[in-house]
Amino acid sequence: MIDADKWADYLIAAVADRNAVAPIVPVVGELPLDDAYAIQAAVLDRRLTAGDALAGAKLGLTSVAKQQQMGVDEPCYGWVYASSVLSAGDDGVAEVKVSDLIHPRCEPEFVFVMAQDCGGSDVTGDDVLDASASVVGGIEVIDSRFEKFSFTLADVVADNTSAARVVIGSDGVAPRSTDLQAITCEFEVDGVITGSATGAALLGDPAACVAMLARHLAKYDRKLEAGWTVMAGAPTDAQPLTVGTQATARYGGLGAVSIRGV
Ligand code: OOG
Ligand code: MG
Repeated sequence: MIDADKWADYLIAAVADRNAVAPIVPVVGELPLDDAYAIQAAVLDRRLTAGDALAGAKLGLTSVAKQQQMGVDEPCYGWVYASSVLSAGDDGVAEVKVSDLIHPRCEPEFVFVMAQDCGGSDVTGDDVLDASASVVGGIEVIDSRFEKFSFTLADVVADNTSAARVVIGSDGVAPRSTDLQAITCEFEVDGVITGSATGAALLGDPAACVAMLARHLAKYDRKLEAGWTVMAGAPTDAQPLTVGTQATARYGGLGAVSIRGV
């Protein structure tokens, strides 16, 4: 069994020092996914002990665009910390302090806000829609703790799927009021459209992705909880976020969300 506490300290130090570290797999030789999730859980424990709270959960690598960008062809699951949730300023743009991060990237996200708990090993996309209050557009800032933003599936799992910051929009819709597979998403960074996709980019159906996450949590006797913010994954690839970068994700029917690197 892996020394999960030791590797949790290793990753937490990388965040604190704003310094990328070597991936874990080449050091330990082999990291079964169960061990990788144990490291992720040890990081969560430490964060909660230090006073953070859980605001939700997330999926990563649910689109072909992201899987190709990162060279990893399977989805992964992680946690959304309360401390990572940013709000928009008076001008409607959320500021992301780049110097707090290592080598951040930003990406659009389809986000589910849960109205009710949703759990079990047989959760379906329909169950997710029933349990959701709304679907909103968002932007996630990811920041791999690993050098060169390069990792295997097990590494990125241990590293809480590179989660760093998230901003969600204010114009959500009731989950059944629209066809989530058809919702369009356009990502614009410094005036350039870097990607466009629809909800179907997320393994065919964003709600089915969230159901996979709920089934994953059931293995650990956990569930999606009422009030949680749940990211289904980025439908386009991620873009570098530096000081001065302005990124906007525009969603058909869900409005727009903007961030600025400061
Ligand atoms: C892993 C995180 C992926 C997404 O939406 O696909 C993710 C990474 O790309 O570093 O959050
Ligand atoms: Mg993401």
